[in-house]
Amino acid sequence: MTVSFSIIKEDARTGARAGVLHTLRGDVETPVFMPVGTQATVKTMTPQEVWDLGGRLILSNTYHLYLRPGPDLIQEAGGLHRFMGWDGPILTDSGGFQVFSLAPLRRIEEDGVWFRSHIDGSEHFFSPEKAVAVQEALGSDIAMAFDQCAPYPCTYEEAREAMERTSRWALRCKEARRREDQALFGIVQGGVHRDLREKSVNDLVALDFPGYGIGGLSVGEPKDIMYQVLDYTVPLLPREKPRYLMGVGSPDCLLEGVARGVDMFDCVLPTRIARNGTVFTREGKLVVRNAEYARDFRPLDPDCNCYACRHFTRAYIRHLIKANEVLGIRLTTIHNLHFVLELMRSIRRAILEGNFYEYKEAFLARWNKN
Ligand code: PRF
Ligand code: ZN
Repeated sequence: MTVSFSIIKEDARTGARAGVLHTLRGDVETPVFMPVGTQATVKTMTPQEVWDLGGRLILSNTYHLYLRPGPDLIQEAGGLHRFMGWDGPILTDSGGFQVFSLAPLRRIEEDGVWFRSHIDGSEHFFSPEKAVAVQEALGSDIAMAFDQCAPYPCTYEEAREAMERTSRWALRCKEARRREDQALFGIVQGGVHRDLREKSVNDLVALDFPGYGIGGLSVGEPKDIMYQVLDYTVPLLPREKPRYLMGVGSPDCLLEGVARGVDMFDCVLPTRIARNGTVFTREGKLVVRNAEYARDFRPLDPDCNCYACRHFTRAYIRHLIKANEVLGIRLTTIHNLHFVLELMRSIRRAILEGNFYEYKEAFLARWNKN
């Protein structure tokens, strides 16, 4: 097996686990947050900076890299790792979500999806086989099955059809695999319906994937609904396999996800909000772009020891962002990535020390204070 998973400790009071994901490009301690490098770059960061912040596994997107610069070019470069200069493990999302959220004018057929490029309007077809072939050309360490993510809200029938198609496509992805050095994870769908989630888990577990994505959440439903879906879905998944909650990355959701047994997360949130001048602090989000910080000579988060917080003030970073200086968004990105990666390290330490529940409650009490 190219990717395997060891559980080091299970929490007594919650579903949390501390583990290690073993890949051919190194071990990754879990629970893990994967910084997102959609276009083969974690925006504004060098790979060395991502590594120094503690990033160990990054996510990239099949949909974007397929459209530009194209899988042939990346293959010619020696694969995605060489192309972007990141030696650590990479997980690629299949495009199953991006096609449905970004591409205009989609047409879904049993065989696959027709869509137009959001870049130049050109027409393309993605199928389970194509999604696997493109991910194999990219050479990621973990590929994701090609799924259909139903929107929220949607009818029960829509959620059922998307889930059942996702199961059929998962089998086709598995049969299309050629590369021995790439792991393929299945993706659970089923919207917010318990019976559909159960059916989805049963279908996918029968295909015996080395890991499972939980898709179709954080698509606009209230957070407590997402937590409920996790409450009944995660325990159905095999204990010894890694579980990946796709597209989730706000600090409170990371804690609630870990508490329900999730091992892996990815999200554009920390890096995206950084670029519009918003940062995480222990007391919640802070819009450092706002006028109230013009003369605030404290660090972004007084409790943070990232490079940005050790050297610069809110007033200075606000000035940089207002003046459109790239250093501003680099500093907020460094801070936000440090914040979530440090949060994951603290979570893991708390699980190992047996006080995860207390850690979570204390973090959330402070996070929700304002
Ligand atoms: N499927 C895939 N990628 C995803 C999702 C999904 O459902 C989500 C949903 N939050 C984020 N990324 N393939
Ligand atoms: Zn900081």
